[in-house]
Amino acid sequence: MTALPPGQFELAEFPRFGLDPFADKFPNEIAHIRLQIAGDVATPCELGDELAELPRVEQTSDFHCVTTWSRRALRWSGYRFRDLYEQLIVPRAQPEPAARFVVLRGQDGYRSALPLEDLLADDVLLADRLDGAPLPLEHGAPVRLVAPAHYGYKNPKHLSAIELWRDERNYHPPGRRFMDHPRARVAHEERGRGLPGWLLRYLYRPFIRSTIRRFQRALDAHRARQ
Ligand SMILES: Nc1nc2c(c(=O)[nH]1)N[C@H]1C(S)=C(S)[C@@H](COP(=O)(O)O)O[C@H]1N2
Ligand SMILES: [Mo]
Repeated sequence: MTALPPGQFELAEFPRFGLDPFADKFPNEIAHIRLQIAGDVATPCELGDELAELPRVEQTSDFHCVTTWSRRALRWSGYRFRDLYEQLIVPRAQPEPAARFVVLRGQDGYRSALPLEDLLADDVLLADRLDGAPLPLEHGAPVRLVAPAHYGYKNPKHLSAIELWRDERNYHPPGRRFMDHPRARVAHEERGRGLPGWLLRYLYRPFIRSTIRRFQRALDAHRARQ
């Protein structure tokens, strides 16, 4: 087994996790994938069933949250972002060639952004299955981004929109600015901006347990309402 990246430790469970304001936000639609393709594109459009035309990819990868917890060997199944981009987004939406700043939005209002180059990597998936079963609500149903080289916060769940922009003008990170590194590569410990990664380890770690409890309580309450 490969070593964990700098500053990470392995958690015994795979929790529902995120930024506090999203604990009690849930998607409306978990049965069908609907992705709005927008931004600096000639033809904004919606993609859904078309994804099934793409080759299905199985991938085992580790998952690293910026707060320092990790899960190893998660078995994802889905579609490569690169295949989606080349086979569906480019021909249908016709993005401007300079539109290489990508904003990804979730049904719960969550969002993150990455350079297109990072999303075109081999191991970036839109996953709709996890460990042999449909992706559960807590991990991002109906579809989430899986970008294992980037911290969890660049892996939006309940994906609902992909926007290609020429610049960052239309993007406002969901948390504080220092928490949003433009690339957030795990191997380089790019946890945030302006502050060194090793320092953020100590700022984030004390909040892991309370965040897990908060997200679990909200999930239990949501299930009780269904
Ligand atoms: N839609 C959405 N995606 C999200 C989040 C969120 O709150 N909402 N949290 C992010 C963070 S910070 C992490 S660590 C991972 C957690 O994924 P998990 O809940 O499957 O463990 O989701 C990321 N993607
Ligand atoms: Mo995270």
